[in-house]
Amino acid sequence: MKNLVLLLMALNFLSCSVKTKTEVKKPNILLIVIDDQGYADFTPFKDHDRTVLTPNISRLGKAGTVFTQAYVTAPVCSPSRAGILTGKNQFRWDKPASWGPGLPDDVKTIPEYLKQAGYHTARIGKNDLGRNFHKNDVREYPLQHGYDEFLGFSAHAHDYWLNSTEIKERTPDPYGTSALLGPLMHNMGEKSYEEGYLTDILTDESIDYLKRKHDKPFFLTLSYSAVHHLIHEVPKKYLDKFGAKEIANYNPDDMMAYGKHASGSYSAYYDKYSRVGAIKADELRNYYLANLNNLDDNIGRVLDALKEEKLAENTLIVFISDNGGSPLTGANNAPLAGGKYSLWEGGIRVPLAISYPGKIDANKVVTDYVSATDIMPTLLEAAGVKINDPDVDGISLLNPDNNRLLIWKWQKTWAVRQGDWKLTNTNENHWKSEPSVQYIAPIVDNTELKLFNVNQDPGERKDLAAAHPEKVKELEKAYQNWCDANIQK
Ligand SMILES: [Ca+2]
Repeated sequence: MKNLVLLLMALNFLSCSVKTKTEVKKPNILLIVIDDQGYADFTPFKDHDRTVLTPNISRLGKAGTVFTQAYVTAPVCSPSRAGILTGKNQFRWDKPASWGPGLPDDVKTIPEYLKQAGYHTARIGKNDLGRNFHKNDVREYPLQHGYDEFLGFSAHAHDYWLNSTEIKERTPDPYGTSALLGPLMHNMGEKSYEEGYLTDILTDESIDYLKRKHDKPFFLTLSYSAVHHLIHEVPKKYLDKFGAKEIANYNPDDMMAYGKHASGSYSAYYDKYSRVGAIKADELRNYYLANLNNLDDNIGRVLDALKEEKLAENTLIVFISDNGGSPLTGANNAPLAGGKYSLWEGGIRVPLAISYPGKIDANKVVTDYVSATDIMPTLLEAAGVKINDPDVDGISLLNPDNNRLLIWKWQKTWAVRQGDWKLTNTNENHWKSEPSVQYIAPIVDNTELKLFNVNQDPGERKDLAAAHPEKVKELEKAYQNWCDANIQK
């Protein structure tokens, strides 16, 4: 009798644990991070720039919820991507709020959480934490922070066309700038592509990944470098569509092509085309539109592959740009002022969409303000993973809080938002050349404290600091208190 009771208890326990397993069906997760897209260039927004052609990004937006006031944690690639990856303001550990926050051992990442929860994890594309580029035995390398697989590059950018070992060997400075050329890093080795266009390659590799039959749910971070410099490097078919002239690729044998001191260096080529001049301010946008249209076709191919593989219904997709449109690529951030490199809204307010069929509302627009740090809690909640870390800055995207405190620290500048109000000392501090014609200059260029009602005045045209000194004081104190409590000494 006693044995029977024990047997029944054991069976009951077994059925409970089986039930628990099937109750929460973990979704597959696809996190698409793109680079430097303009706020107005996100077609799911009602008032988007009509010159943009991105039907697939529109399709992605329609399938889910889009956010009109989504903020990243920094106005440039590496620190912003660190914020997305960890759900934290990266200046918690990177006190100078620099270009290169890196990734400390004790800061846990999305793939680390998901891997522990039984996911297969892969990263394809740009891996950019601003430090320890081109190395695979460092914490910043995807295989060292939770990804099972990686194919891509670890730097700010990669040449779109030159992805082979052969070109790397012929280039005097393949790693001479913040961008690089040559083979892609692949797990603990390299993979050389004799031909092909980077955005297409990253998509092909992602589709291959999706087609592999997985016995676990997957987490794929597809991290494109489009539409970052070098914006002019686009397949001819797309250039023709937007009336942009083809520009010769970098050629290491052309010793004098990129300036008299250049000696055929890739740095000189990169520098020449990552400022306004070689391409005129009013012609840049055609290249940008072509580059973005190619990216969109590629995103369409990924969405189609999910459908064909019958994965679409159980895949949660997040789409985000890592910072605002660059003043130097022809991106349009309207109605926001400023852009990449500054804490004006144009630098930190970005396109964001999330979809999950049947679970997250389709065709919905959320106007509450949210943060890129919210991506981690949202994904982990969907995967049934609990976070026990009080330092995580994010909350669920599905439950925004319109009175939360958001903090930015970027080099010597900072900003704080609470409710409708934003206080900042930001200024235009990072110029390589004149901006493209799409750029909307901020109202002032100084380091004084400026106060805006960004809900009513997203373009930050009316400084209300003099009219509301008590609000200035309150927000300045809130910023100081947050820093005192949270930034590592
Ligand atoms: Ca970027």
